Amino acid sequence: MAIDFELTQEQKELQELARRFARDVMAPRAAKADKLGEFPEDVYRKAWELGLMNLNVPTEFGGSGLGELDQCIITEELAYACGGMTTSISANCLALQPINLAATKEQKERLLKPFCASYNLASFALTEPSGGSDVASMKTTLKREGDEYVINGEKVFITNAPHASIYTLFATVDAARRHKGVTAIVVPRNTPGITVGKDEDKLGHRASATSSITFENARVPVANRLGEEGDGFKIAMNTLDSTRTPIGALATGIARAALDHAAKYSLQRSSFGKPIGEHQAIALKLADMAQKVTAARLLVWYSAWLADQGKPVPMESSIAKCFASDSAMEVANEAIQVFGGYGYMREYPVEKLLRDAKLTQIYEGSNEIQRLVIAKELLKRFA
Ligand code: COS
Repeated sequence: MAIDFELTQEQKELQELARRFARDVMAPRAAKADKLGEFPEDVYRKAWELGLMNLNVPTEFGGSGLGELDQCIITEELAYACGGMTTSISANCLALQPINLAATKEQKERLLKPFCASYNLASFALTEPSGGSDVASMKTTLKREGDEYVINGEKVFITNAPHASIYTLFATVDAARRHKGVTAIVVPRNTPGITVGKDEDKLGHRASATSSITFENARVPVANRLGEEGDGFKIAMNTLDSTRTPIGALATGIARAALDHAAKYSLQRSSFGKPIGEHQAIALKLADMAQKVTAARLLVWYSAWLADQGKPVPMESSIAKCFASDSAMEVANEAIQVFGGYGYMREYPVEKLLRDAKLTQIYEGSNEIQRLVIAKELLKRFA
């Protein structure tokens, strides 16, 4: 089939829906939520009502049943208005993907259906205080006692943790087995023995909530385990393979916002007798920024297009995430430069974009990890 960049009618409608929601509901709240570190739950509730939340859950279990490319189109539009709100809206896709991938039909009926039937948040609980990159070395334990697991340990930097009703937890049944001990289980938030830490005061994504979760002898039914004991590492990796591409889309949305702000400002602001956009020093910056935004989107769409055909995309999703997030940092940084001193002021919109872009280089696997994954996949072809 020939390559075709034309979106389907349905994709254009999804894009328009997300764009209108971003412009009318998210954007007017973004600066204040960022300044105060507010969690605008009414915005998230509205996103759920419009079907912009559980995008990757099949419709038979109450989700929007969308493919990877559809998710990326929506995510870029949302992030154009606010990266932090988009993180909180998208976190359900990350937390529910292990269930999509590894749950039995009975588990999906029991765990996904009631969850998706009303506004609910879920969190993906993987990272621990001693590290987020070396997943196989996790210390949180799952000890089987009859038909229950007893959980002890701590997870950190967990998006939406204070507001979520379920956690998709990764813990180990035997730390000595490294990645072969990692096991995934769905934990209801109201389980006794769970304590959620303070809402972290972050550099960016301040409209999103981030906390630690401590488990002290928390008991969860074995029936909530996803797959078998020891399947958790691969479930986590497969999940991240499919959610890193949308993070690339999120970063592209931030970068596109930075480019648009800079381009508009360059026509309004004059120096040396003409708009600064007509000076080559600024025009060349804008041209470089436009290249990065366009290339980021194409890498994201390519990875999503492959994934929608059922192809494994560990390398392509890492390329998309890594390139788009590095580009978002560079483009936001240049946008501040175009604005000059005004760009450094909170009153103007571009410094927030730099702060929001930064996290996209860190979460869902740091860009150093993405480069290791890319190199490993590349070298496999020549081994
Ligand atoms: N898909 C399927 N299987 C995968 C996989 C993938 N993407 N990546 C690794 N595996 C498999 C390997 O094939 C290997 O399988 P076997 O047991 O059959 O040999 C196993 O998993 C272990 O792989 P590996 O030896 O590569 O594991 P490492 O401990 O070296 O870790 C990285 C690999 C660093 C890539 C992994 O730990 C990682 O992605 N870390 C970042 C995690 C992250 O994104 N954290 C952010 C938290 S979410 S905000």
